[in-house]
Amino acid sequence: EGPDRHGDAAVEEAKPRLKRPPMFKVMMLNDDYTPMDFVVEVLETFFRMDREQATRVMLTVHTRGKAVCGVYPQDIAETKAALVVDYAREHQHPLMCQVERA
Ligand code: NFA
Repeated sequence: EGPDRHGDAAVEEAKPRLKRPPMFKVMMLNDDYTPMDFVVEVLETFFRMDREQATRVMLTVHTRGKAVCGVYPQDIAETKAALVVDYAREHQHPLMCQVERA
């Protein structure tokens, strides 16, 4: 406690505020052209899924149109989505990801 504190006689301390960051989903979208095995490789590489998980998520995207690949703080979600799309473009595939508030 020093002389230049805010407030009155009462002792005030800042509360420890350890707010968890807002979370964002990386969604993968279906298309008609990207090969299934390429999508599985992407899910394994960028989202650290094993072959079984990656295959399940790929088939969910294929049949339902989109699925969640992972949930992260916003900067990580945006970076992962961009890395996946860049990697797909390098291989001439139209695979798309988008980021949504979780
Ligand atoms: N629909 C694609 C195909 O039939 C596979 C795919 C799955 C593409 C998931 C994008 C995402 N080759």
